[in-house]
Amino acid sequence: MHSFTPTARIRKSPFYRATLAEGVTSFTPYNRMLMPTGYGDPEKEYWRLIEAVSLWDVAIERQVELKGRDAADLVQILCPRDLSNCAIGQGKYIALCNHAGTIINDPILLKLSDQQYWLSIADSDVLLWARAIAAERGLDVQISEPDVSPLAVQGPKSDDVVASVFGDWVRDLKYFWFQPSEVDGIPVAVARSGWSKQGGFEIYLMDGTRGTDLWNIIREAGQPHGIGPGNPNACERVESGLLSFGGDTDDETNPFEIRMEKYVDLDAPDEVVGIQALRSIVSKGIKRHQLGVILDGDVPHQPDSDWMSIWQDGTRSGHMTNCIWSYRLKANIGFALISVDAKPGDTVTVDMAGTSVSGRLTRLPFV
Ligand code: THG
Repeated sequence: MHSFTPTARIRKSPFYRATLAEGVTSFTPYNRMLMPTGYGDPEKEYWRLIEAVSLWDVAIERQVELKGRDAADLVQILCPRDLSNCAIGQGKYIALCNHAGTIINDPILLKLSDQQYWLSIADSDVLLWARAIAAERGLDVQISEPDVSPLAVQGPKSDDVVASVFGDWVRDLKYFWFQPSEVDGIPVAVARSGWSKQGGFEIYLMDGTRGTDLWNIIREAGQPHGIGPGNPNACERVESGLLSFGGDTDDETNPFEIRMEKYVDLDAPDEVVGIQALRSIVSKGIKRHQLGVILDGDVPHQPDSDWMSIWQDGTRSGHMTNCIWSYRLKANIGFALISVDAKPGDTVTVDMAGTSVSGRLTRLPFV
């Protein structure tokens, strides 16, 4: 099984006990919490997500709450996407950038009211960043991490499962929109979102003492639809072209290199952090872009967490930032962060654990 040294610095999810009862076999640290990364049968967990419905503890997607008179100003200062048309109850995918235009997180933004927002963050310290920017700009806003923990229900049967718990109104939720609700006295917000392209919801638990109760309610409702435990799925997300911040990005990556240009408005106000740098990056032209790689051969490679060098005509043109065995494509595939001179259709060789493997570049997504 697993073991770790208990410490207050590694926080546990409200769903931790439920995942232990499900037989979780591995965790990874994320936002100084434990994120489940498997239940012992990766292929079965993959097909459950593609064909039925899968339940994920994603409490590690912490919320950074911005609340108060200047909350709307702060959220726009933190992010180069124009938020003027964001409605209450709407979510949006955004890029947070530093002053150099480097991406430092890719949250989902949720607008709860004109004076209350959540940034549902990937793995980096946004709380510290937001407090520092707010203080430097003299803004009147309280910034905290509330007791809110998302539970993801993903897969083609998730509409039926979530509707049977919360009501048929959830079927009409638009992508990234959310609505407060409750079940058995458990306060939640139900959102149509999640880190897969198989459809689904995220149930934001707003009472950390009720994690096991919420898990069991969804679990029971999903029984007729083949529900089972899972986690953000490495294979499906690569096939679907979803970005993993910190995995597919480094300390020099800007949004234009990783297909996030549609989330940057260059005419955003000058006070937005990083906007001058982003304008300058565009006017000079980017050097790298993100493509897919399909490797030759039909034997799964051992996953490698390090970036792998990509070679073309004897020079290193970029890196493979992930590599997984695709159950649907029956090939090893991954993302390339590579010179803009490299084009879909080009052949490449990739350094993998001391051997050189041939392949070709493609557009994303794969599926
Ligand atoms: N759920 C919640 N918070 C999160 C994540 C999540 N915070 C961190 C991380 N995941 C954010 N990353 C992503 C990346 C991509 C998408 C969602 C979250 C995504 N992208 C679609 C795409 O790229 O095709 C759609 C984007 C769009 O239409 O705007 O869904 O999973 N709560």
